[in-house]
Amino acid sequence: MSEQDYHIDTLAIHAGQEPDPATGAIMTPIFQSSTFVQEAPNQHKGYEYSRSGNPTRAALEANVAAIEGGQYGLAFSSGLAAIDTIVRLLKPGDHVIVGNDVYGGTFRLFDKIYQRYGLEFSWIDQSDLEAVKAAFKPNTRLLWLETPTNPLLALGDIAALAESAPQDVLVGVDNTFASPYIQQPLTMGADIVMHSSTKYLNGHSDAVGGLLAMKDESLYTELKFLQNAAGAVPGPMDCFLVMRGIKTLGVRMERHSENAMKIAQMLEDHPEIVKVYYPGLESHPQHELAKRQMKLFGGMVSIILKSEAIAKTMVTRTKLFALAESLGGVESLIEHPYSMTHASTADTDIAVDPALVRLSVGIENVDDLINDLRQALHND
Ligand code: P1T
Repeated sequence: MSEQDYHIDTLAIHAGQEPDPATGAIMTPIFQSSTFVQEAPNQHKGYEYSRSGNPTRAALEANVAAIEGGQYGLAFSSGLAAIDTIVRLLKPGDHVIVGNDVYGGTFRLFDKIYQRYGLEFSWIDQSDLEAVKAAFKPNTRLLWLETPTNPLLALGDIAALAESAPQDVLVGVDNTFASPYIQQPLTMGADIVMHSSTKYLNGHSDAVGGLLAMKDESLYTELKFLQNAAGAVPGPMDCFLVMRGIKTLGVRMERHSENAMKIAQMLEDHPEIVKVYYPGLESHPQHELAKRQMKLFGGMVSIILKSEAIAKTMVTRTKLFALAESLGGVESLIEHPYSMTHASTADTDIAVDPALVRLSVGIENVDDLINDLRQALHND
């Protein structure tokens, strides 16, 4: 049986990882070494210097390629470093189409940094296929999608959007919110998949990292050159932690999704809640697409409360849901995007609603989580 035939839960545990030939250690060793001894100049065992390559990182890179249904993987020191490396493929004068609901840090990178270097960005509602089609220009080189989006959980139809892109436009998908257990954009026509591995892939909130996966060898060669030349690489310990986290991705995503669905249903019926965003709810405008494109609906739920003040009070009242940025760990988190993760979008066309609260539903007992949210919403 070749690796190609294994299911994602099996690949998550085994791909890229062989018992250590020297010791038999079943876990990939943490090669905490910056450099590698050479027998003669350029005569070595495949590794020279840990910015260009490290065996622990190589195992993670092979693993992410396999679980995303790609051929090649690359690891970075953060999710933003991974996106930054993709943007370095472009040159001044190039045009990028980006969804109009994205992580605030992605917006900041594009709007506050790369615009200064002569790149042009159009912020388009990616759930509107015709609007995206109309936004392509002769100089468009990248279509950047996030699906589901952060924080409003809107979907882009990956296959239809990838199909609509002209030949010379790279289609990149930030798959952080779904994870490859739920959807594999490379199998739907995307050219590059990106992760903030800080989130579901790591799953335990103990490392910051980014990952890319792709099928095309020349694209990989260009990105690998940039990875080494710009140098935003992760350390071996962090690679080990992400790899260990990925092993349980499937069971965690099942539980995150099950818990999030029950919480979304409870919130939808709650008198203090104005609106619930969750792709698993029938009220989600793209529920049919979600059923088609996603294996599960994921662990992220966003809600609109009656005012900014009520939203800010709620996030300080929960006891199990910790008030913190980030998401995708086993523990539940709650946050106020307007003043926290998406503060960089304030006063722009893509600013988020001040009454919005975002939940990263963990894998604790769901009744405990529901009781925690109920007491935080209690109107006394
Ligand atoms: O934080 P970092 O590993 O650099 O990843 C950035 C990033 C990229 N894409 C998406 C969809 C993300 O959610 C993030 C990081 N997001 C948070 C920290 C957050 O709380 O939303």
